[in-house]
Amino acid sequence: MQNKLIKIANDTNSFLKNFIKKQKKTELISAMNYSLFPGGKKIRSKILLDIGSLFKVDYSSLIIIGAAVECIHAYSLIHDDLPCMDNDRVRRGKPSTHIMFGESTAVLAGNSLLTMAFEILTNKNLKINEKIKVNLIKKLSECSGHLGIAGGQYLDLSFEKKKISKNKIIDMEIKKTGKLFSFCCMAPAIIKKKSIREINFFEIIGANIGLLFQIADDLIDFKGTSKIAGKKTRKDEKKGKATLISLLGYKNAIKYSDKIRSKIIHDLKKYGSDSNNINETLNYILTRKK
Ligand code: GRG
Repeated sequence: MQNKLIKIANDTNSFLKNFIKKQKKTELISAMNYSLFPGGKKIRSKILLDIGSLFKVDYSSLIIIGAAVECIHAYSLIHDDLPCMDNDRVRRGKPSTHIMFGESTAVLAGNSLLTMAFEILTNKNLKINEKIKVNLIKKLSECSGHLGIAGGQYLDLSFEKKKISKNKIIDMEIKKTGKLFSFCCMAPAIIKKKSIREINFFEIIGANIGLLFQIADDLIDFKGTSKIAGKKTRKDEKKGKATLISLLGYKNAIKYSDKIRSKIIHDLKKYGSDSNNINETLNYILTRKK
């Protein structure tokens, strides 16, 4: 698994480096590069490839789409770390972008990465027809805005220090974290012009993967070490964050995540042995330390 992630990271980063190299130089590029490279685990790209393997979508198209997703992800992390959001000084084992470049530059570098994601989806090297590209752009926009990541982040901040129900926490986590995974799961089905019903099926698979991913992330905050995680841990309790761990407790949160994993594996069994790829990724997500 680790070797697969390294290959995905190398291929994604070389696409992004080339893409940025071809653009006119600006003062924001240093901060954009700082938050993109070497970057994180590329787990969203791995999920995209895993689901892509069910539909035999070609690797190079998926790497380009994954690069767009990684730009939005990097943007969300830059903004998440800002003092007006979660106020974190360390990310991916190095100072957060606003610590290195200042707040205003971090905001603008984040915004530039968001818009660059959509520019990447219009790239001529992405060999899929224009109508499908427009559908991908539509879905990725929906997943990123107030119905998705941004809306989920709003809920996350507004839930601090309040008693929040399980359903509301799940709704917030599916938006904040799950929507980008939903996009990764829907994209291959959109490319292969599958029915709305099948696309919706993959949206739900992505939401469940996002939930699983967020629970694992919260477990790292609860039990992990800052050195390995590459970011400050034990923050959720201090900030009074509404998480499934704070509501259900550590052991029950693990039981709940195992239940979600079994459901995803069960739901994807009908796609045959290619679904083993995603099972491997789910195991990785649940046992990761960073
Ligand atoms: C992106 C539209 C948009 C708005 C920004 C700040 C914000 C609004 C959203 C925050 C979303 C957020 C930070 C969700 C948490 C998701 C999460 C657990 C991130 C960590 O992901 P990893 O572990 O990171 O995949 P690496 O470093 O490996 O890439």
